[in-house]
Amino acid sequence: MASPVTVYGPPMSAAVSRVLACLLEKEVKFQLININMSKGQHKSPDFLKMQPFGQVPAFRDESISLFESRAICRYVTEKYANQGNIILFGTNPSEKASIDQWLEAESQSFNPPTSTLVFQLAFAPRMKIKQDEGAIKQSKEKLAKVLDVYNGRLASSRFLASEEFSLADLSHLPNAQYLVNGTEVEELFLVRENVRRWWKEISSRESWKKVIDMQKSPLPKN
Ligand SMILES: N[C@@H](CCC(=O)N[C@@H](CS)C(=O)NCC(=O)O)C(=O)O
Repeated sequence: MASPVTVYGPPMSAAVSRVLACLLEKEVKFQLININMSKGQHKSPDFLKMQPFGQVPAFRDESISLFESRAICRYVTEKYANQGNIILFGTNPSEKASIDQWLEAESQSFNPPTSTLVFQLAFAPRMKIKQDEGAIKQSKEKLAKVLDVYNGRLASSRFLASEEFSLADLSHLPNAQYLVNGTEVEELFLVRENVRRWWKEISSRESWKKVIDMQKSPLPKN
């Protein structure tokens, strides 16, 4: 029997939760090793051997060690192609190309403003860090333009890449979750009819609900 893969990092991290959602969709057994970021464990020499930029997540499967959440997800869908959600990363070159295109849109267009907004609106207040109003305004403007494009695309397609839920949709869940639940940016998603319908559908996936449960569970002390 295959031994479980290992994910290193707290489930509250957006990048870690992306990998967890992918593993759950693919029904890949995993163990989660918490990395206590407030103690700086992600900058320790041992952790840097797996993730040289000192960020979470790091990932191990048999002899391979990987970092970068989207690369880990692509690996998981290819290595475990025949289990769980077998169409998560498509089944032929055209499906994969369309998924990759929207996965890149997430990483290059959606992630920059949303990761700034997640930090400024969700984390800075908890960490008692002064919010940067200029960065918030600029990121909201950038995000509105990205969501206009998404709203147009989703007018003619149920999901971003096709009529099927894919890794491209999944990759948006972590940042959108922080913003739609409890920040003023929720409005940007909900006023756009097709984005609102898409968000409702992708955030209702069983895999994502399990990730949210993991985020609420107390972490092992280390
Ligand atoms: N592009 C990376 C981003 C990883 C990332 O930014 N991780 C954050 C937590 S969500 C982190 O480790 N921040 C701590 C730091 O940068 O020192 C990925 O997708 O894996």
